[in-house]
Amino acid sequence: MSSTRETSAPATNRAGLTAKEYGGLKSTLCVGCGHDVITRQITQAFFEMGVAPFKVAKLSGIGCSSKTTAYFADRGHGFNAVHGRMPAVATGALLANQTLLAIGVSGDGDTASIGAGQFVHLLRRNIPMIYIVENNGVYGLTKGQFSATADIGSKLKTGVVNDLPAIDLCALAIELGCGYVARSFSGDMKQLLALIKGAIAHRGTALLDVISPCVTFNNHEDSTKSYKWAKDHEIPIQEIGFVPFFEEIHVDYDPGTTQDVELHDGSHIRLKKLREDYDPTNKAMAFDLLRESAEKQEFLTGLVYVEPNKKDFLSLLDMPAQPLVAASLESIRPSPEALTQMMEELK
Ligand SMILES: Cc1ncc(C[n+]2csc(CCOP(=O)(O)OP(=O)(O)O)c2C)c(N)n1
Ligand code: SF4
Ligand SMILES: [Mg+2]
Repeated sequence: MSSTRETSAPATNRAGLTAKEYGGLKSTLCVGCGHDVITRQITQAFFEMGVAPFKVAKLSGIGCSSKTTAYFADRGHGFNAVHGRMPAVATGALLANQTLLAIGVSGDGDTASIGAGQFVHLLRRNIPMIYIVENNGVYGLTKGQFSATADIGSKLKTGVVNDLPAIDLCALAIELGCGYVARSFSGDMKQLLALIKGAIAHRGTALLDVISPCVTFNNHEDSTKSYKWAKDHEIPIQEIGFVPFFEEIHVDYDPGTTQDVELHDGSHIRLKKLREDYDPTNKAMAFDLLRESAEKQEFLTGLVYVEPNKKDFLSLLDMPAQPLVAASLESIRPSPEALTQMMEELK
């Protein structure tokens, strides 16, 4: 017997794909973990931007957060590097094939503790990739020790107090020349989605420091990385709108209250100012804002700094249009005669 009920086909994007086709494995993280909320926004952003999933390079290190790359775009290429070593792998992957859209998902431990040495060079080189730090202030995977982003005075469930100052990943990124720096909260889904879409449109490193509570080890009353603390203290600096390059929407806006920034691919990020006179294209203002917010223990979120036309590492190197991975061996390997001549010259 045939059913009379009609089922409508799921919506498709400009690549002809459904949102489901941007999914990945089922998450094995704790129920309620902030990281899974971020996964949903990454998946949605890739769908809405019509990214080709098989062109995505998903990179991570080690940690609960670093498992995230398995949970979206399963037709993409994935690589879990050694703890803290994702930047070197990402740099190599992009040098071999600059046509990939690279996204790194890491943790505060993976990035700011063991991986700090690699992270600073990724920023300094302006490697063209989205870099999301799922920041919970602890090493979730190894049972909740403080990481280098834990706020001074924050307490573990056991009562241990953190006496060390936190590394501010946004301030570090701006200092090292990063051209797209944002802070967000996994509970602020609308803002996070717009920021990830902006990061896809940017060319260069796009750093998103996203507070992502660990419900198992760092979600208690004395934690400054809990859902409650973040919800109670979040102060967005802008309301963020995003107009992708493939949607020609002419919306009137008031330049006095709204700032429009054109990104590398022609998309626009529209920032309705909630903090009077804040200009995220002004580096000095960005530093002042972060310093002030740290002093006042405010949790400011939004696009902290943007410099859309900065040259990325691959453009600086003047890489050939054809990716190295597609070049013939003959074109990249010196002939035996050339090698012999080189050896002769070294004698
Ligand atoms: C070389 C090395 N040192 C230490 C570890 C143990 N270890 C695994 S994950 C991790 C920290 C993960 O913390 P974070 O990056 O913040 O991720 P989270 O689990 O909090 O999402 C540590 C110390 C390891 N796997 N490898
Ligand atoms: S231990 Fe914490 S960070 Fe890890 S999955 Fe559970 S809630 Fe998430
Ligand atoms: Mg962590």
